[in-house]
Amino acid sequence: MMRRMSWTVRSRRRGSAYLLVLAVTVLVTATGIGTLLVQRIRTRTAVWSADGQRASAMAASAVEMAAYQLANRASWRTGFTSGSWTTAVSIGEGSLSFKLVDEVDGTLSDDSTEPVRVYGRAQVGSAVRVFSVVARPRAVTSDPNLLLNSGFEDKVNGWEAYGKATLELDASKVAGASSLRAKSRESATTGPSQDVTASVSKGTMTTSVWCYSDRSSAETLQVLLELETTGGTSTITLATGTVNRSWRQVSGTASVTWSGRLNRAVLRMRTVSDKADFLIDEVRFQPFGSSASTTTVMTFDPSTWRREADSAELIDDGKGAIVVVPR
Ligand SMILES: [Ca+2]
Repeated sequence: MMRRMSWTVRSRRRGSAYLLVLAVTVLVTATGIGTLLVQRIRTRTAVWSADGQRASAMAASAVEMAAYQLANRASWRTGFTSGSWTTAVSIGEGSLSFKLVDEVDGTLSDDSTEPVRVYGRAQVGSAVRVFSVVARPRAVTSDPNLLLNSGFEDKVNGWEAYGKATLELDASKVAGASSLRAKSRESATTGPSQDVTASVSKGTMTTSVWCYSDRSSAETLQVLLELETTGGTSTITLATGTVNRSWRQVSGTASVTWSGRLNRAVLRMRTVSDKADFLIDEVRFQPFGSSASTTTVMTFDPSTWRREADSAELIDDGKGAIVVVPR
């Protein structure tokens, strides 16, 4: 009857070959087993080593399977239970599964701001590999506003004068630290503008702007979209409203369309009565019905990648020779 032996090597060294050579050496020196058995162990070692490499690659794939779930399944925090392996999926000559572990409190579903450790496990033949990495939540805000620097918190970047006028920041504001003042205007048609050629598209658009007019009596503010296409030029009125010496919001909804190929699109603001200074802040130009939203995405932290200690180098194949399980 074949002699059975087993032991545990407490090591997290990388590479099964070293462990196996060590195991064989220990076998030979400590127990004096014959050449025939040593040769058989070496043969089996080669097979196990190849299986181990395949298992490593598949375990990494198992982590990617989990990553796909985190990215595409909105309900993953309630769909999985912390610490529970998924049912193993057979692929080729091996099988793989993953699990998610909330290392903070063991409950995935109670807090969307908590990180999660993702484990990927694969087995090929007798070789098992487990890798893990921490995924951290990150808030990503998507804003449908087509305008850049819409609150004038980044100097006057993105804006330029339409016609003869001077644009400068002003301490009066609706939000943030500043607004934009249009001054030294040559006529009522001049004012601030922004090129939206790259971002505009056809459809119903909502436009709004907060405005303060320096004019002693009421003024009318217009927000216009100037289009230059291969079919000619056109102007669409996006919003119109009465403004005065207090901050007031002007808003409107308009259908934006054109024929031919669009060469240039410029959103601009002008007044109707005269060339008195006016201030603007919090300008929005966005598809009708859209609103800013914040979503959470999970991002892997590469520095937390590790090979788990429960990766079995070798386990008893049932034929009774050797068990090496590094821990
Ligand atoms: Ca502002």
